[in-house]
Amino acid sequence: MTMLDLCYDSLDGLSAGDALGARFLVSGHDLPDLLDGRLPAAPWPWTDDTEMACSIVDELRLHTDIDQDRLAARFAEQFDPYRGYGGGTAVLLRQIREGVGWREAAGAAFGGRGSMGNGAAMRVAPLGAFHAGDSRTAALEAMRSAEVTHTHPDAILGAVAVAVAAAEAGWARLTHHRPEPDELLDVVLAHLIDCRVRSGIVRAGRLLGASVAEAAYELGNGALILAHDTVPFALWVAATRLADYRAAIHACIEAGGDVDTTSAIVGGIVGAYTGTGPNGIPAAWLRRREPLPGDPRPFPGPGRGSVDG
Ligand code: 8NA
Ligand code: MG
Ligand code: MG
Ligand code: MG
Repeated sequence: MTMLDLCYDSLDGLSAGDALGARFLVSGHDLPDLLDGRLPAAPWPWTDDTEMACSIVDELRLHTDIDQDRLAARFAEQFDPYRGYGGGTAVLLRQIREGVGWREAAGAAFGGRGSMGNGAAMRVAPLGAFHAGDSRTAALEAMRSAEVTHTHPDAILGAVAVAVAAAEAGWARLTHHRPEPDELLDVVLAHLIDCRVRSGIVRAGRLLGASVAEAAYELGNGALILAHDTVPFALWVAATRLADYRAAIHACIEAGGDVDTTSAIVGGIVGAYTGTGPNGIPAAWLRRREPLPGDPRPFPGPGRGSVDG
């Protein structure tokens, strides 16, 4: 198992979560259908969350690190306006395509305050998994990857939080030692300065025995599509359901709100831990998820997707 394998397991978890989560936003499907074993009809197209995550993973595969100029160029080149991008990010990627520098464009967004959307966090889990066991590098690289589009501290630190959680999840996989939910959140908090995302994660740590509905009510379910409204709940789900990919995504669907994005974040972290093994990313979900562009792996390959459907 290489770091790139962990990274791709995280990307599978992220993209399957994104694609399934998006089905719940557009179809009449509901959680009871899923619990009864009825999946939405294939194919499940992925959205902006996966498109941007694929750009990050391509950079890691080709260069191993984040160069902001290169990443900005790749985001802009891969931008498909029909994938459901946030309004600010869509404008920004068009500007970059037209030759505006990413630093200038991202800094000028939202009256100069910068985007505090959840878009930097939604795409970053595979980067964290790539740096499994090195949460400091995961945090620094996550900051770099975020700044290309999001300059508000909540958005940047939301990405740091997700990347550190994924780095821990990957490390737990490699060492066969699963952290307790509070341990995972504490490692994440150690990398964050004070901000709304941080205080949300502190509150998440006090809700570890709560129901999904209660946690979503207290922390937010992403309905505002802002980092501080999305990341604390996503980390609560990932920390409490790290060993069960399907249960983790079910929790995101039950909570409602920005379901494609909470499922992408959670799926990216939990997928780094479970992979496609037992209680991992189901094979039936990966078969329905729209194929990933430029995926260098044989698909559907042996061992891809847990056998329990
Ligand atoms: P973004 O940078 O446009 O931020 C998302 C939204 O947050 C903005 O459009 C604003 O409404 C608001 N916002 C961000 N920063 C500020 C600010 N400083 N002041 C006031 N309002 C602000 O895009 P992003 O890449 O962060 O967004 C990611 C989300 O958009 C994900 O949920 C993703 O799935 C996508 N999304 C798409 C749809 C859709 O169907 N088109 C719906 C929801 C979300
Ligand atoms: Mg999306
Ligand atoms: Mg322990
Ligand atoms: Mg979304």
